[in-house]
Amino acid sequence: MKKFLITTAIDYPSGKPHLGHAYEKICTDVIARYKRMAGFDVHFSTGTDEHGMKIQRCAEKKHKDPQQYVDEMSGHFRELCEVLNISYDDFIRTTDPKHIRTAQQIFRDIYEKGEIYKGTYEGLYCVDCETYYTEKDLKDGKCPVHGTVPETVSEESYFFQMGKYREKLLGHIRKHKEYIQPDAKRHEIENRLNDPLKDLSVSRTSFDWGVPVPIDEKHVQYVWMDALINYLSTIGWPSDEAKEYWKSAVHIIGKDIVWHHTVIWGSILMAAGIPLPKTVYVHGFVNIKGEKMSKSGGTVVNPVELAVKYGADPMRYFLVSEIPFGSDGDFSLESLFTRNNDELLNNLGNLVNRILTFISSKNASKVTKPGKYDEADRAMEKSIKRYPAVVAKLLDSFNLQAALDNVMKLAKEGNEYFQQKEPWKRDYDNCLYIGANLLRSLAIMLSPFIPESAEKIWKYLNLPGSVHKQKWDSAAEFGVRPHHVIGTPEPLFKRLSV
Ligand code: ME8
Repeated sequence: MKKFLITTAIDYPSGKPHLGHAYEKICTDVIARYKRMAGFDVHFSTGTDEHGMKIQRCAEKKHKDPQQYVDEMSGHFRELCEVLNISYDDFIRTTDPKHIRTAQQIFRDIYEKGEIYKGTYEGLYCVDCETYYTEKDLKDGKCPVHGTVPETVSEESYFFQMGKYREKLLGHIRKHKEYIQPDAKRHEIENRLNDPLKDLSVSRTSFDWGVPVPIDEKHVQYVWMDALINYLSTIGWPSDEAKEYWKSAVHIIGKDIVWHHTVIWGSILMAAGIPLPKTVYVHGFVNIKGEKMSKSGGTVVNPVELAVKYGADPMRYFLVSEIPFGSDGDFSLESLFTRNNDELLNNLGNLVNRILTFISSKNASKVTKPGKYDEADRAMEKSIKRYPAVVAKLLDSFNLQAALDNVMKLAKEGNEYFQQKEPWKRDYDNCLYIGANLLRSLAIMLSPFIPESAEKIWKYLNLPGSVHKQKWDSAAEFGVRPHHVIGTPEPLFKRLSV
């Protein structure tokens, strides 16, 4: 079976998860679930980035040992995955021994190739992004991401000769358009690479909460030189299996860490003699009323509480349908409720309910045997056969929003078909047979997006096994046979309001 690796960024557990973390995990989960149904052996990893100065300081503030602190905080991120039905295969923590081994191994390999030298780092550092800055990078003397004044650092450090990879990176980026997606992000990085590229400080001595540098235990590895390597440790690099997964690697990340994932990670991999990931796909930010979420502004939404209160599926549905993947978007409870009520409840829920209750009440829960098709029947059948390939193509190109929109279009066509056929007035055999198969097809195509509801539709249809185990292409088939007895339908969605 062809292997496929997909990863989210690993989150800083310096606070509880926010909606941006939820968004990234949901979008990545949609792709992972789809790829499994498309026949790939998927490894989907997510996790927490637990070392570095920021974490050490947070732990100190709480009077906790850093390990105890990250053990506790990492649990909140795992919980987020559980409540949102994120189907990860590995939750990787950078304090895992398997990760520490790989992180040290890569450092040592690069060192032994002569790519790392000792020097002194003098300059600016933003602890919140765990990133080195030059004066030129700053906005009014402040970190461009956090708006805080960076610290001035001067310490002995090991340096990785990143500077010499500038042209090689540019060459790779230009040749492999799929390496950085969407295109606008690729252009941004290409532009930045027109300036000279500096070597990268890859170790610190002023604190000790990190992976010890294998060749000099006075130093700990720079947190990005540790964190990025999680993508290799999660697959058990350098096993043969890991190399197979790596060929198809896709990193899903937010727009603030594109440089780290394409230039820093790309050059580390080049130095280590490891191929670059196939794609780094960059999503936008979830904002609140057009503004960045902020603790001080009181706009940080707790996604665990939301999912528990309103359900994982409405949240998943909302975030994927509302925000074009690759652009910024806005979250508000009102728009979550509107999408839930208008689209999930009134379109999809209504369709499922109409077809299934009709089969239960008018035909003793048995799917009818179709007769001769009329034009409306033929059109509906054609759509059921056509949509799975359309949606697959959109998912393959990371167009999650349009993919979901198309599935919902099919549901809408289904409602119109039912309305047009008026089965309560006349012969309903074709309508119920096609309707049951339409629901089957929708359940399969919805399964990556709203897994709980898709499984319910599958159960109400009384089909064997789990919808998540179905092959994607089988959504184009008519798998519900005449005389098949359906289960007992229940309402799929609740109306949401304040
Ligand atoms: O950057 N909307 O961790 P992190 C959408 N540990 N996505 C957002 C967001 C928002 N408002 N805010 C953050 C780190 N993100 C590093 C990653 S990977 C080797 C190390 C995204 O907890 C952000 O872009 O700050 C990133 O992809 C992820 O959430 C984790 O952010």
